[in-house]
Amino acid sequence: MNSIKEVAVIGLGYIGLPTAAILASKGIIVKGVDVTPRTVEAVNKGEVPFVEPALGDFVAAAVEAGTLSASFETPEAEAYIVAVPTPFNADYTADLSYIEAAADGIAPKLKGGELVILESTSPPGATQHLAEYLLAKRPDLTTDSLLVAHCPERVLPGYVMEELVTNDRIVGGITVEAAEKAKALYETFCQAAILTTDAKTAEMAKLVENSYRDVNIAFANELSVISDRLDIDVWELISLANRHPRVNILQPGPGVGGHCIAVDPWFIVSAAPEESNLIRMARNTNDAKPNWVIEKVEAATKLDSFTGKVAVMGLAFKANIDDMRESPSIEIARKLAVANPTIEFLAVEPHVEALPKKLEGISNLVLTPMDEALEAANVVTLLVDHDQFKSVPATTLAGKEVIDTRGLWR
Ligand code: SAJ
Repeated sequence: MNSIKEVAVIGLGYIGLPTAAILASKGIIVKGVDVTPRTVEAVNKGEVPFVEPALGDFVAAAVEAGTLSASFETPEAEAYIVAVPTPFNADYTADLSYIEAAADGIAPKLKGGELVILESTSPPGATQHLAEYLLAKRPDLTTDSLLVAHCPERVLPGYVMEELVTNDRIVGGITVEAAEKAKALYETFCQAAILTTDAKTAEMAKLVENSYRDVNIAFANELSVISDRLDIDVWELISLANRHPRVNILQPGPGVGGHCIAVDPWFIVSAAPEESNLIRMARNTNDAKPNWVIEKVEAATKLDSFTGKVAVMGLAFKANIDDMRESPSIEIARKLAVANPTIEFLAVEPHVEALPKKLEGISNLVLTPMDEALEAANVVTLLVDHDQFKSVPATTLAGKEVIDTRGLWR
């Protein structure tokens, strides 16, 4: 039974804010903390600074009810949930600086007895590191008076509010007591099974889930390149092979994006480099796919001394979201535009009103409404299977060179 009535959530991003809002919807007083003024301001107005279905209603209702607020300062609380980014460094080791910065904010507020939950995806040993880091700052506390656990998030962007409730969860404690207390807190909103283990196994479980998917997407991406060489329709090939009762091949695309699947496998590779051959190979296979797409577009634009325009359909890392982190489409659009300055690239992304920072200042790359881009372009490159793109009639594409990396228009 949960006894915690006040929670601070550090990091109000794609995971922290939904977690804060759902806890607040259960009557827990939630104080969100973020370093970005736009985020803090939006949340205090009951608004969400990014696209995630249903989240807006939760945030608006919780702010209205007075159970959710945001600030820059870490407050005192009975429990802290850390949901900050864990990017990787140039050598593929995890960058734990955001976790340490969160800990720097938490440490002075501790009185003893609090629960600190790390939700950020982390390499094996990071939760132990967080516990030691906090205890080094607060030598007056012990592992009995500071409960630290890892509770990795597993929700799918676009379905977060649903999956927070319905997905099973793994909770790994530095101590059994920490795991049990964290489990009770998550039981306030999670209706599925909450499975307890040690912190390192929980960390690995999360990394393994995303690596499993990465390896399987790499298989699909490799099949698409092989099929292209052999002049076979990979989409037909996969759908036929998937009629076997024990085969379920995923879908090829322009590469793997997002902050998770394109990142997490590296944490395993860097923890056990000699043993992680398949996982490393899958990462490299998926990372090579954007360049393959670029070559296809360049081959199309060199036909008959191309003087036209190229539409680049979709910049998000996957369908129906505005999240562009690690998006292969951004890499493809940027490299194409920079390498081909005489061609105009018309980027279409219905979920944003301005180009992301990584694409700013490239004069031959312009954010363009879909209809305008499709009308003007001679070459159309489909990178994201957004719903808006599904309805493009075949007549609109007739006579154009189409490079469809998602099999949407086949
Ligand atoms: N992709 C393909 N082909 C496919 C499936 C996906 O090319 O058949 C691409 C997508 O276009 C995208 C990338 O892979 O660029 C990742 O998309 P995704 O939908 O597979 O996953 P994410 O990154 O949105 O969310 C994943 C989920 N993990 C798993 O499915 C194992 C989610 O449950 C995790 O919570 C999330 O990572 C995370 O935060 O770790």
